[in-house]
Amino acid sequence: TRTPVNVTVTGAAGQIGYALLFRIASGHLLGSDVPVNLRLLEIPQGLKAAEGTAMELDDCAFPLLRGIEITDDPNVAFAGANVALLVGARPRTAGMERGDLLSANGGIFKPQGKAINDNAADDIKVLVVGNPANTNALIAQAAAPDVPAERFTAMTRLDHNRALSQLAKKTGTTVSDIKRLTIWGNHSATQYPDIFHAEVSGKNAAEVVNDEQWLADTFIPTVAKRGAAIIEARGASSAASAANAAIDHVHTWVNGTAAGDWTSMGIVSDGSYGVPAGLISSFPVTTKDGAFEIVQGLDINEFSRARIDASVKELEEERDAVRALGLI
Ligand code: NAX
Repeated sequence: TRTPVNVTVTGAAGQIGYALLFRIASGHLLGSDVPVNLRLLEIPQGLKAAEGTAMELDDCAFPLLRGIEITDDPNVAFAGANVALLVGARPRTAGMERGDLLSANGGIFKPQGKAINDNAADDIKVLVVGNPANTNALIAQAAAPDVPAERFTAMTRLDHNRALSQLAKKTGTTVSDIKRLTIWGNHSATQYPDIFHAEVSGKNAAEVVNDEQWLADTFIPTVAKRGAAIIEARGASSAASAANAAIDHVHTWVNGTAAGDWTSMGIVSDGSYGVPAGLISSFPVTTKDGAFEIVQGLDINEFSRARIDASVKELEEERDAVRALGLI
């Protein structure tokens, strides 16, 4: 029998947490043969609700769930953690400036990064979901100098999945007919979903679509503004789809991408495709044996270049702002 994997989830009492924990405990995160210990980190006001969720987890009698620990202390939550899903964050409230948002989140992600640095297992893999995800990941990564930088990732898989679904609808295919789609840049309205290298049933997606106006005026804004459209329709932000994307992100990271395909992950740039080294930006990546590589050698046309550059510029501005605040 395998040793249980320690999975830490922050913001466990929130709506994404509620959609996420049951799927982790039932084996969707790591595999149907991998037992897990859950560590739930909440702020003091969230502890009681987290306990309620833990009661429900118990009541599912999941064979793979070996233990649940609930705490408001990051050092306890990340002790021996193999996988950390950083979901809890400070949302933007009315009238809040970007600087206020970044500094409030710095107050969360800097100490969590340090607690990961000091307590997590050597093979720790971190996924930041809480927004602004890329820059929160950068803050946590900078606070964890003893952890390899590539272990800190930010979630753009929900954007990737949204793009798959929109492209399948447009081309009258199913998501499993589509490969090699890419989300570039920031998980924000500037993100760039790129279909120029994607394939639909083996044919180039941009050629199949053959409609640059649809791309520019419908596809890209629909994907980039999907979060707002969900809030408008549901009266609450994406939760089950966000949890699903977090599961997909970690599952792919651990278990590998399919031959001939890739995925999108926010990762520390090595300077590829003109993205300044050190920024946490979304790239096309392949994964194997728990490691990932940026897909190299893609030809970036003018249409794509302008959009990638705009999103990367936003990431640089966020980085400069958190640097000025002393958060990195
Ligand atoms: P909720 O407000 O429902 O839950 C957040 C939870 O985090 C709360 O229970 C809160 O008590 C807890 N929390 C706050 N500070 C904490 C801290 N320092 N340590 C531990 N827990 C803490 O939000 P929810 O809808 O679950 O969304 C969570 C985050 O995901 C938000 O930042 C949201 O913007 C972000 N999202 C990111 C997405 C992505 O694609 N990267 C998509 C979905 C989602 O919008």
